Amino acid sequence: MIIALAGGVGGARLAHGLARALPPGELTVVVNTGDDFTHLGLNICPDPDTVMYTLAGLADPERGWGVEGETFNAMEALGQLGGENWFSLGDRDLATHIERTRRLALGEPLSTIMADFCARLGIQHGVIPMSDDPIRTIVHTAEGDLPFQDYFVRHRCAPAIARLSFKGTGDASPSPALNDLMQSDRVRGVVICPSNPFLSIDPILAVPGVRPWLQGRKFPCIAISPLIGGKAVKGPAAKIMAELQLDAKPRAIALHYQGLIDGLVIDQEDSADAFGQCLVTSTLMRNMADRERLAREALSYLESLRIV
Ligand code: FO1
Repeated sequence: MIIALAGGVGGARLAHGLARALPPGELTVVVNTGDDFTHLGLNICPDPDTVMYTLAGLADPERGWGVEGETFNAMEALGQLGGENWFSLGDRDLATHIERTRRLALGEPLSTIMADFCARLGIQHGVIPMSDDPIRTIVHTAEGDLPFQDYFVRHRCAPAIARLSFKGTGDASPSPALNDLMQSDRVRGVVICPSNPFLSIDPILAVPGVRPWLQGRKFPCIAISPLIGGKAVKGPAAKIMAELQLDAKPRAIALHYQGLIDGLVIDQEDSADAFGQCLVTSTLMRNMADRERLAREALSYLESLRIV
């Protein structure tokens, strides 16, 4: 079993490549739920949905989130009525939130709802939330503490980040499937996807037990840098690194994951900054072929670092 840790669009795209490169049953994608929130009375799970739509081949190729060919009639109508429409929920996407909210309200855990949605959309690999318990990313900025989607969408990542915290981790457990994997000897390796390390991967690492499990690993673990030439392909990774007084370079990513990874995949544009244990390749994923090629290269690299 290969485990991918993912969140956001870059993470979902590599997870898609891994899903194409590995046979069904040999990949589990553990997804960040720190971005989840309740909005318009609905339970919204942006990263799990982005991974689900991407693996199902339904994701919008430009935005990366939501459904391709989506319409936003409900949002338009909501706006006319003076309702909150700063967070765009597409008409088809709304079905996901409505059905998930109904089932959560009946007491069903997020894990089983996600497993069922994924199966219905024809996904043959495991896609599991990091936890079934609510964990919420809080962005601490000079302008105050912001819930994640307020920072990300409402304020377009403009406020400078001082630090991040993950509310709820004290009372949270890993999701049952993640717990089983952490106890099992079936794990052949872990791939940390080119997701934002601070916003998308750190919440997963903050789930009780996950960081110690990786620190004590008997399998190799690699990360793919989300940076290309000192910039993020999408999203605020480089901006956040500057705010945290970090150099937007591969070494800072490797330091961030110190003790957790055995190697880092970096883009050829950053080859001058390569160091120690690095695989240099093209990490830009423009199309399906790129996703699959990068996934296969990452898997070979992971295999080459096997420590048991
Ligand atoms: N991102 C935006 O920038 N604007 C939106 O209106 C927006 C709506 C949205 C709806 C459903 C969904 O699953 C994702 C959505 N996203 C939107 C993306 C989301 O904010 C981010 O992808 C993640 O939370 C960061 O990884």
